[in-house]
Amino acid sequence: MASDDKPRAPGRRAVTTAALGSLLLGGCDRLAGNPKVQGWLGSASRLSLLVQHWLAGDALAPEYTEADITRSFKGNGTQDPDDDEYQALAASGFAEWKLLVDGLVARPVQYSLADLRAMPARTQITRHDCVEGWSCIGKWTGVPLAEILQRVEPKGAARFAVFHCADPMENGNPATKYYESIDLIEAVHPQTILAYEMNGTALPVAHGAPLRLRVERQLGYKMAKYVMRIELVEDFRSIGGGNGGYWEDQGYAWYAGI
Ligand SMILES: Nc1nc2c(c(=O)[nH]1)N[C@H]1C(S)=C(S)[C@@H](COP(=O)(O)O)O[C@H]1N2
Ligand SMILES: [Mo]
Repeated sequence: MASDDKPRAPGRRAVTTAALGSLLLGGCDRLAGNPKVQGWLGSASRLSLLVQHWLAGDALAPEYTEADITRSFKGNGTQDPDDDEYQALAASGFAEWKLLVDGLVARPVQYSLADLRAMPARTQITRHDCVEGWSCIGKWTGVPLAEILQRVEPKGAARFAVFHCADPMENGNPATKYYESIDLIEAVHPQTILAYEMNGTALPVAHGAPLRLRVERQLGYKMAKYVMRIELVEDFRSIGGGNGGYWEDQGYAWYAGI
């Protein structure tokens, strides 16, 4: 594919492969020695798929400086979930909140905010582009989704991560809660993080407290706020309206690349 319509760039390929290797397997002997993880993340076919995917376009979304940060980042969509369970969690500062990670994984887990904060973190200053036509630059700190996937050990059939959110989109009706999904290629991209901080302080409720997804190469609606559960699935046809997200079910594109 990319090799046919793009000039060969062996140097870049070598660097990218090395970067991938260190992202996926480096710095974690426990992982490298884990046959299940090797089977999933370390398999030659998955690795080459990732390399080809990232070579097909710019691997990283642009990152900005502190001076570029938008003073008043716009809030959009839900800014205070109409959900009793969420409001109770928020009232106690999310001390009782836990993220559930389950579905097609060998080790389903629940993580508190403290658990997530204890994991390796990434900070990035990026531009958020909403499909409505506005953009804001913000600084996000959180745990790379790849870190969590390594811990839960996705099964071979897993292809997508589905993010289940706390906020109903229609009159407090729990059947209309926001959800989103990305494929596992996007999920292990280094800039795909679960952010618990925005601009250096705890993520505000308006922007998705206590945890929101950042998928920096796609449009804003992919970046699920108020994430309560991450479910790994083979396909998302049986979830919600079957199109992979709340807005996708209203007709938006599932792949929202910028
Ligand atoms: N749970 C949830 N996530 C969501 C939304 C929402 O309404 N609910 N809106 C999406 C849209 S369209 C955008 S542009 C961004 C807005 O994020 P912000 O409030 O931090 O600007 O969140 C996205 N994620
Ligand atoms: Mo948006």
